[in-house]
Parts: sequence; C-alpha cells; structure tokens
Amino acid sequence: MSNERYSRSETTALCELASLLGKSDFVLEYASALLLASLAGRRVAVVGIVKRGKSTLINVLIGAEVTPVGMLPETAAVLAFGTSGTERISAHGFDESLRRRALPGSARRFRGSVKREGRRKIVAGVLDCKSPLPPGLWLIDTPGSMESEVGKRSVGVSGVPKSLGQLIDAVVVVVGIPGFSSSDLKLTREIQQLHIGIPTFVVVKALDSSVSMSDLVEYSKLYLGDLSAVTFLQTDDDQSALGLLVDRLASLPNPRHGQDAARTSDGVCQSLVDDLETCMVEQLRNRLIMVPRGIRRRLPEQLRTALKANNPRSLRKKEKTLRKAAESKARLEYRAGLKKWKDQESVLKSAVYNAEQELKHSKVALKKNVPLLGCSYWVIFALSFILFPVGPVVWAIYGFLKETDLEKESEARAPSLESKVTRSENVLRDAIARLENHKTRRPLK
Ligand SMILES: Nc1nc2c(ncn2[C@@H]2O[C@H](COP(=O)(O)OP(=O)(O)OP(=O)(O)O)[C@@H](O)[C@H]2O)c(=O)[nH]1
Ligand SMILES: [Mg+2]
Repeated sequence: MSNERYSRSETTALCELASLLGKSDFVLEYASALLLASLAGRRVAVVGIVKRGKSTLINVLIGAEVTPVGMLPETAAVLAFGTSGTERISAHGFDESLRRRALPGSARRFRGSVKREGRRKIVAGVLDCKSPLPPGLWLIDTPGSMESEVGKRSVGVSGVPKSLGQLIDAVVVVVGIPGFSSSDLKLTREIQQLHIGIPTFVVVKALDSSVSMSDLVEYSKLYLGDLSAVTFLQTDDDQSALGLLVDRLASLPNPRHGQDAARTSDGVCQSLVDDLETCMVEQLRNRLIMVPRGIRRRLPEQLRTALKANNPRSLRKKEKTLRKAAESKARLEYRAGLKKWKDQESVLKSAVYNAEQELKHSKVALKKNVPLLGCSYWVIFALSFILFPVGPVVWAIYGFLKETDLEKESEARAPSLESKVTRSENVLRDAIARLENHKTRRPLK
C-alpha cells in the first residue's frame, strides 16, 4: 500500500493540512485512492443509500462476518475484501493521519477494528482472506450515501468517495425493500451517469423476511424496468441470484487499469492534492491560517511553495507595509488639507475684518450726516453779540438760510448712507457666517 509520488510523512502532512482546512473528505478520498492502487484485479464498489444492506451483502458473498453491520450508519471507511487464493489473512488500515498500520490478523478482529465506534479510526482497509470469491475479485464496501444528500450534491460527496469512479471496474448499487425510495432510483441513475462505461449492477434485497420474491419482482418491474438485465433480486430465503451476480462480476472484461493501477491512483491523488492546494490558496487569501511548522515542513514541494507565497508572516508584513503607506498618505493629505483650510480661514477672517471696517465707516458717515452748522454756528452766534445788535441779527439770518440748505443736503444723503450701513451689516453677517461654517470644516486627523 505504498505510493511513489508522496512519502508517508508527506501523505500524513497532507491529511493534517486537509483537516486543518476542514476538508474532511480528503482523507477518505486519498486513503481509498492509495488503497485501490494496491489491489490487483477487478475492483467492484458496493454503493447505496445508508442502511440498505451493503455490508450484509458483502458478508454473504464472502461467507463470513467480516465487515461491520448495524442499525445506525456503520460503514465509515472504504474497505476492500478479496481473496488471493492463499489462506493468508492480512489487513491494513490507516488512521486519521494516514499512517499505515497493520491490523490484527483475523477477520473477527478486523471487523472490530474497522467499526465506526472502534477504538482507532480507520479510513481505508483491506482484508485479503480465504473466501468463496473468485481470486482477483475485490468487493469494496463504502460509506452509505445520505438520502437527503442524493441529488442535492454530487454522488461523490454524499458518502461514496468522488474519485472512486476512476479506480473501479464495476459498481453494485444496493437497494433494499422496504425502504426502496425515489432516492435509491435517483442514486442508481446518477451513478450510471457518473460512471459511464463502468458496468453497473443493481441488487434489490428484502430487508425484512416478510418481503417475498414476488414483491421484489413487482417493485423492480415498476421502478427498474430498463435495468432488468443487470438487476439481481435477493430475499432471506432465496439468495441464488447472488451466485449469478458473482459470476457476472468474475466474467467482466479485463480490469480497466491493469498494470496502470498505481499510476491511475497516483493521478487521482495528484488531482486531490491540486484541489487541496487550490482550497488552501483560497482560504489563505481570505483569512490568515497558521499552518504549524511541523506540518508545513513535511508537505510536498508544491504545497510548501504555495504556502510560502501565502505565508501568514509575509502576508502580515505586506499588510503592515500597505498600512504604513496608507497612513503616510493620509498624513500628507491631512497636512495639505489643513494648510488649504488655514489659507481659506485667513481669507475669510480678512473678509470679516474688512466688513467690520466698512460698517464702522458707514456708521460714522451716517452719524456725521447732520447740518454742519452744529457747534461752530452757535459759537459764532455767541461771539456775534460783541457787535450787538447787528451781529446776532445778521448771523441769525445767515444761519437760518445756511441751515436750511445743509439740512436739505443731509436729508438727501441719509437714505443712501442708511442703506450702506444695512448693506455693510449684511456683508459682515455673511462673512461671519462663512467663517463659522468654515471652522466646522476643519480637517480631522
Ligand atoms: N432481514 C434482512 N436484514 C438485512 C439484510 N441486509 C441488511 N439487513 C439489516 O439491515 C441493517 C443494515 O445493514 P447494513 O449491512 O449495516 O447496511 P449498510 O448499507 O452497510 O449500512 P451503512 O454501511 O451504515 O450504510 C442491519 O440491521 C441488517 O441486519 C437482509 O438481506 N435481510
Ligand atoms: Mg455498511
């Protein structure tokens, strides 16, 4: 069970990385690809919805209780069963990190080890034992597809490893009565489409001793009419069709991959690693994942390189540089903005000052807009009493005439001066408002 492309420590690191990235399917897929490469002969995958009796069927065909059977979803690993003609019993398995491990060498203990609830987690295993199966025929027990998943997602991810199709020579779909449903039919059709060119057989079995052969015939006529040539019916009392099934499997044309099994499996592993790499690059782009050094340094070269480019440390460094550049740009922009703001402020302040001056002047002009006789008239009028009585009389007449003229002039000037004051007041108010408004727009740091 070796693979030339990746060393054991590389495969372990790959699986550890996959679990880190939440790609739980990877381990199962990878392990089965490695496992199938080691099997010389015809490989027949036994698939179906969960709890349709796949494992029970394999046990019947092997003639021993070798694969675990149960009420709850039981088969969690890809398990291959076959006979090499010798009486040697050997078993292999992988634990979570794909470390190869020899399992106890007896069928009973093998079954105990590969149970879902077993002490050690097994994702793929091989049992090569003495059985009624023809030599070179391998039956591969697979985890059941979840009914709810069929049709929604690809058949591959709903239990059966996706890459299995590339490594097998035939498929046996197990459907069980009662329980046979549209999902069984959908799964059978999907498998036919997914594995075009791979012979597909359907085993319709009675999961209940009360189901008779005639019930099965009726069911299969109704639902599997066009598949009748490859359908095998089995009840608890009549299992003769299973012998025919084994004969059909044994007489299949030469294995698809033959000597190329290892190469094909290698190709599958490679594409899985490519997927893993893509997923890793994708994940590293969105968030920083610390891949422990222990895993990183054991990874294959291509992944190490990909990881280097997306190394969280270098990403952090890049981020820091970008942040600094953005900060200094923001600083420069702030300074430039502040300078512009200050320039505008001084312009507005001088506008306010000018408006104040203007208002002041116009107010003074308005205030001064009184008859000019004012004080000087009364002073001269007082002095004119020296020449009494001519002086005051003359001065009074002059003053009366003069005052009348000046008053007229000042009255004529008053409206324009008043409007000038009002205008100046408005100008000043505007200038102050603009200045206040400008103050609220001071650039922030
Ligand atoms: N009476 C009867 N019961 C069966 C038959 N095949 C399976 N069963 C019962 O159906 C249940 C499920 O059988 P399994 O062989 O574990 O089914 P499975 O498809 O391998 O299940 P998963 O691996 O969990 O997907 C068990 O309780 C079996 O005893 C059969 O031919 N006749
Ligand atoms: Mg099973």
